[in-house]
Amino acid sequence: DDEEAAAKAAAIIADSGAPTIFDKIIAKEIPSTIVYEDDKVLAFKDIDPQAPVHVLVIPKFRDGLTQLGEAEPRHGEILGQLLYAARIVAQKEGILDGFRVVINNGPTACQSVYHLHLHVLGGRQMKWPPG
Ligand code: D5M
Repeated sequence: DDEEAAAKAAAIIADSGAPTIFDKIIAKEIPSTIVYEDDKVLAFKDIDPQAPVHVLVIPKFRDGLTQLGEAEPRHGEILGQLLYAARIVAQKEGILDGFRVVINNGPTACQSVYHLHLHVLGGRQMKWPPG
């Protein structure tokens, strides 16, 4: 269907190493609501929230990390920093007692932006299994 075709097209473009919309957010060329920032990591509110709290946590330097499946040993440190930043976001947003961290990897998992990002979701009762 259309959604599947769009997801596959996004993945093909990602393989080319093309910049994504997140590069413009990092460069502050397009606005975002920043929740947390340091020299390596940026966290900002998702434009299409799936829960009362929905924040994206991204590396400022993609360094080949279009998706988790592309991770290599050199990415270990930034992967840890992203996960710890998710915890900081959860605390800042007041959801430390109940939150979910999601990474969509590839078209089959509905990844749409090919710059690694963690979704931090909370502020409501989450369900399991996710869809
Ligand atoms: O998640 C990609 C996410 O990125 C999706 O939840 C929407 C979000 N998004 C896309 N553009 C923007 C802007 N401009 N600001 C904030 N959030 C944005 P995925 O896991 O790839 O499907």
